[in-house]
Amino acid sequence: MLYPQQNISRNKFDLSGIWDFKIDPDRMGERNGWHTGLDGARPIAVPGSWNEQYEDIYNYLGLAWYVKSTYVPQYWQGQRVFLRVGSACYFSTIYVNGIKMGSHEGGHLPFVFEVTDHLCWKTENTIAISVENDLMPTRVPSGNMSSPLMPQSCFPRTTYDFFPFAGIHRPVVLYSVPPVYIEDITVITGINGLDGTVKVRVQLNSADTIQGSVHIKGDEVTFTAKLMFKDGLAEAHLIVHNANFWSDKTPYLYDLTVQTEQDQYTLKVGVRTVKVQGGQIFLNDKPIHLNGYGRHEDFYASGKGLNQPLMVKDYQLMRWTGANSYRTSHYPYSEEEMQLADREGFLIINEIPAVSLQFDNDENIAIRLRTCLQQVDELITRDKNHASVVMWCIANEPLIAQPGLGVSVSSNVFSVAKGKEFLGTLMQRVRTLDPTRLVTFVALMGSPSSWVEQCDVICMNRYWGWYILGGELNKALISLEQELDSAWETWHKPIMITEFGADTMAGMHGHPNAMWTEEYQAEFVRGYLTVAARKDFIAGMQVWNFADFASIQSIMRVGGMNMKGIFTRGRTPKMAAHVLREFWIK
Ligand code: GCB
Repeated sequence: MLYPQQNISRNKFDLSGIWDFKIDPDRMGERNGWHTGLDGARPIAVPGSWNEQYEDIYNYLGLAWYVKSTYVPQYWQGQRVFLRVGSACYFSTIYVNGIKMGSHEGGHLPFVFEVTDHLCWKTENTIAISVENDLMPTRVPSGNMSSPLMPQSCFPRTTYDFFPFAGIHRPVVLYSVPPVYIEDITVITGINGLDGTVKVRVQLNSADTIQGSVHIKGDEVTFTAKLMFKDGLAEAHLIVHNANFWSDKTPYLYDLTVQTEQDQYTLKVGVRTVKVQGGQIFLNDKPIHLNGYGRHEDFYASGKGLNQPLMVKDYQLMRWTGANSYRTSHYPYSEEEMQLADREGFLIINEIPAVSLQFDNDENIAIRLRTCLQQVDELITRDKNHASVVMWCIANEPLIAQPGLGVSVSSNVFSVAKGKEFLGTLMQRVRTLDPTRLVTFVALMGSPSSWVEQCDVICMNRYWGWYILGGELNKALISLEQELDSAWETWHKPIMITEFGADTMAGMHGHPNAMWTEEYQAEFVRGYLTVAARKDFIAGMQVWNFADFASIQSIMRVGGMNMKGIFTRGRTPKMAAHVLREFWIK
């Protein structure tokens, strides 16, 4: 799952651009040979959601086909060639020259198929990818089922508050590697006084007994160690003397290169540690506050498609407000985002797409758990070497069946017990795969203690002054403060408010302020940050949301938009942005 790279032993060819595209509402494509070419196709940009590229398919979520033809350079012959999709939402199947390579479920993580034996070297190759994003109760996240959080009549029928954009969202890349190649690298860093410790584990695709080396290069120094492969595995321990440690203020990155007889791979590595103690999070043994945002991958025309100019601009705007962190709400973001976060010094809470999980019946729960475990595995494999990632988040607002809302006490007891087991299983998996980082889930108000107590950091989303006590900010802030104090008394763990915010129509004003005005949002943000500043156990505050974003249509979402952005969807600051600057620019 290493990110494809071009170097002296590897080749990479990015197939981003305009592809042929056709929707297939009757699912006749494969029978009619669409995997070998499309009649009557229209052009579409990859990466990009299809929804905002054509108005008539804005709400279309069924099956659709993408086709592109390409030569593969003859000098790649003798190497192994793979086709890699950065992400496609939600279920995709890949065909090369009419032959099915395989399928992948899950909308936000990369997948790869080897295509070496199916390539033509003298003619063009036809690559076809079918993608569908049907909303289903058994998928993660789920759709087409009711949710206590969403209005019954919301459209499309998600269980979550963002638009279910569909399509190929990240680059499609052909890449080649030598016959004996580096399959995986795991880097674990530590601190010993002024020195950094770097443990490197390298896995080859073959069990050959070969030798290799690993080099860590900083500005003026290089540290080297030997690798002796046995059964395809080798480990090295390096000491980086007088290390430059990675942090949000000094995001220093070393080049770590693994070299084998045939192959080479370079990673950017930040030397740093993260832990919790008492009510605080520590980065490199110093307490750190995570100030920032919950965000979405979302923009005009590109939808959830990778949009690199936007990415750069968003990092600049986050920094302008003094933010040093964000959560990848509510799904893994692109690999390019993670690389930029390493480089720019952002602290990331990295989340799988388990938003609004429900614990309804054994059959559905088992299917969703399988999918979530797969997503945990794929995400950690993909992002384990990023210095920016400090915490894994295995769910956002899992729901209990609440007695009184037409739900029996027994189904409430059932969902609490099942939720505990489900979340516990995911956290256990994370801790096994990566004992070096923190793990959490983001809790809705009223989440059972048996769920929350399993987290390293208590993360809560709170809307006192919006969904509860709307318009009554003074009362809301009193409730907030009481709740925070009692949460600290209960858990004695660091607490983060991972969401707090108010919908705001940019340009709407009021005096005295009222809900939806810019003044109300500004006072709301000021109130929350003032309360938080009084509490030593608050380890971070992340505003919901960085920018207005596309959601479903409902009586709660004007124009189908969630307007809680500190910036508009077009990235104009609202008044509250200046309040954040007051608090965060020190
Ligand atoms: C939440 C959800 C988020 C919503 C937000 C809201 O608690 O986690 O997905 O968008 O509330 O604005 O209602």
